[in-house]
Amino acid sequence: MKMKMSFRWYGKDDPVSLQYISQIPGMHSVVSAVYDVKPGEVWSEEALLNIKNECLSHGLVFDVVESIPVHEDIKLGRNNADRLIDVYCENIRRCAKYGVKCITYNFMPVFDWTRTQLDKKAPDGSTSLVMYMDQLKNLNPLEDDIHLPGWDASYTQSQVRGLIGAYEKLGQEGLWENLTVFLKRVIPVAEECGVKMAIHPDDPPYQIFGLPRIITCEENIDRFLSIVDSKSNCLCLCTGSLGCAGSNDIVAMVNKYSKAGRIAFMHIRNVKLMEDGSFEERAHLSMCGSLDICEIVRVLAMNKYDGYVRPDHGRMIWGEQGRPGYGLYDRALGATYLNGLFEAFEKKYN
Ligand SMILES: [Mn+2]
Repeated sequence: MKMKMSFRWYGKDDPVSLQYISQIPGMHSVVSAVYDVKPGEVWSEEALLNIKNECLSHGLVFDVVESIPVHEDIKLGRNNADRLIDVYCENIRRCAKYGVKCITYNFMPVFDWTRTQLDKKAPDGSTSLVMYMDQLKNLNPLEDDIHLPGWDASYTQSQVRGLIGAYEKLGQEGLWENLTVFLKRVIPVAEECGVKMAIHPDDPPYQIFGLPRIITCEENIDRFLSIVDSKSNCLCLCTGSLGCAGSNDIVAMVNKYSKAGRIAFMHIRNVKLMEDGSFEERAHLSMCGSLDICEIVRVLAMNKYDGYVRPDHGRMIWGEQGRPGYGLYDRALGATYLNGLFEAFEKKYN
């Protein structure tokens, strides 16, 4: 197939082994990272070589990184941002040296993603991640000692408050400026090494707790892509993240950006969007949520998409225990469903 199916693997501690991943039909690539190094530090070549070799020993290719985190001081444009961007560039070079073709990252302040519950039980007994607005409105990280899933647990509450204050002062335009500085340094390095940088949209794609968020909608993504007009400056188009805002037309966005050759990586998952903006993560099938996954895959195939695809978060089913969103079974079902759609539509548009 043209597109390359992939699966996220959290390394040796991941309860989902590489052997299990290799047993999913049609699996091509492993999406991983050196997870035990803090943002702003260089990844060891030995660690990268180990991941590469372990994947190869299971017939899989380690060619997608998710992610190299961007240090908060880069996003805030603080004094040591310049040095930290040097480190970031060095990590791109090292990843490329060990065969990586696509690097995912995000430019979200403080929190990578936000949900109010990780194990919401559906009537069929499966559990999934959800965000309920009535739960969210009772949370205030400036006043309460709260820890939500997806938040870096290494921050103390007062550090979180300090960061939120700093970002409030920076504002959206300040964040755009710092993203521009970052891209102008990083993209030429990626071009040199044959790597595509793939920014992950903000999850969910709107402001939370007053923090600026900018990778949220078509208008802003157009602005992002025009900052450095390069085939190395790409999107990791996450259907579930952008799809949490009802105003985003996901099929139209996938069509537009895949036609322009600016999608390097597709995260495909379905969400059920509620009237008040709440959402539940659902099984991948179109019929299970608010997104037309079939149509999303159809436009990708029509535009001869040859980048990476992974089934994004899955539910917990069949009694599986593990990292919420990252169990084996439902993601494997998702991969199989997506492979079926791609096979059908790639043949049709061949
Ligand atoms: Mn995603």
